[in-house]
Amino acid sequence: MKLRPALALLAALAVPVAMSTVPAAAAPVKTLAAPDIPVANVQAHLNDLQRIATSNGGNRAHGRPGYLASVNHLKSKLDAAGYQTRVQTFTTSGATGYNLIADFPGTDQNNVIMAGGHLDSVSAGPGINDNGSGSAGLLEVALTVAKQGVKPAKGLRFAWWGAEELGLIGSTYYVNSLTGTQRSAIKSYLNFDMIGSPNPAYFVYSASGQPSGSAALQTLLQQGFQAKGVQTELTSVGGRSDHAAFARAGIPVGGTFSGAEGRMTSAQAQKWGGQAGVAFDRCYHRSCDTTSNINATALDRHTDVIAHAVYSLIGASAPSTTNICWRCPL
Ligand code: DPN
Ligand code: CA
Ligand code: ZN
Repeated sequence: MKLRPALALLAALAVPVAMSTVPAAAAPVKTLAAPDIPVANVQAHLNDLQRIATSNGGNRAHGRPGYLASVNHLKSKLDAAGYQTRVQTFTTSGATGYNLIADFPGTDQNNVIMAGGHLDSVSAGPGINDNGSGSAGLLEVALTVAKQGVKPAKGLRFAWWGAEELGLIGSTYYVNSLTGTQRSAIKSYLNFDMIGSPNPAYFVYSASGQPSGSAALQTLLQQGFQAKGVQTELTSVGGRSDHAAFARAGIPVGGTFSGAEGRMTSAQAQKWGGQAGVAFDRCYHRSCDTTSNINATALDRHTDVIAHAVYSLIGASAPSTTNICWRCPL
């Protein structure tokens, strides 16, 4: 039917008047800022990993029962939160290794943001800072996204890698297992390996220090710390963690790091309030890498920055609450 312009205008006006009790169908999409993650929730995951190590011979290393128990523990939490999880197996050093992959359901699989870290420890100890810390921070961010019912514009995939300590085996296996299409669907990979060091640094992976390091991801992570009033330094972690395989495949990578065996300089101690001349993590790869080997402030800040980066990269928006239900039961 063809209406004269004046009538068409009237008709258009009439609709909202007639349905005035019905909220607008297409409410503007509100972007959702990352919440402040309570560090106690992250520490609770570390206590779980410590308990798993203690009851499995003191470690969570590749090929040992504490590793698979760690995978199963995280998987059950992610499954309960509604993630689509998958355990990818591989074989190295005569034992089966496992990567745990968790996709947030209902998201764009052609446009995926990934965040990950290694879940295995060395055999010398329980690996609570290396890398229970990154694993627990990632888990809590994943659970928070699900709990909030976030609507991401992009795909969101978390990964916990096996056999990192034997030479980045799990993450390399995963990247090699992808088809070309699957590989190019991954738009960013963020890596978190050691984020609760006892004499902590606030390092952001340098975009220039690695192949395909992403300036955009570096800036995003720097901004996350800046928003919390925390000064950062750039670091070149090169091929020392699981971002390496992604970078080599041409995927933009970034990450944060609170330091390992390196010693804090006096300039860094002034900036961050730590102990000059002392290692960032004195218990790196040792049996004393327990829940006592964690600086809660560092764990908290780095985890909040994971959330900041993830929420921003996926284009998080708030769950719709007002635009569907117009005859809701009271
Ligand atoms: N991934 C740990 C390792 O290679 O032992 C520690 C580490 C993480 C070192 C990040 C450098 C950068
Ligand atoms: Ca927090
Ligand atoms: Zn390590």
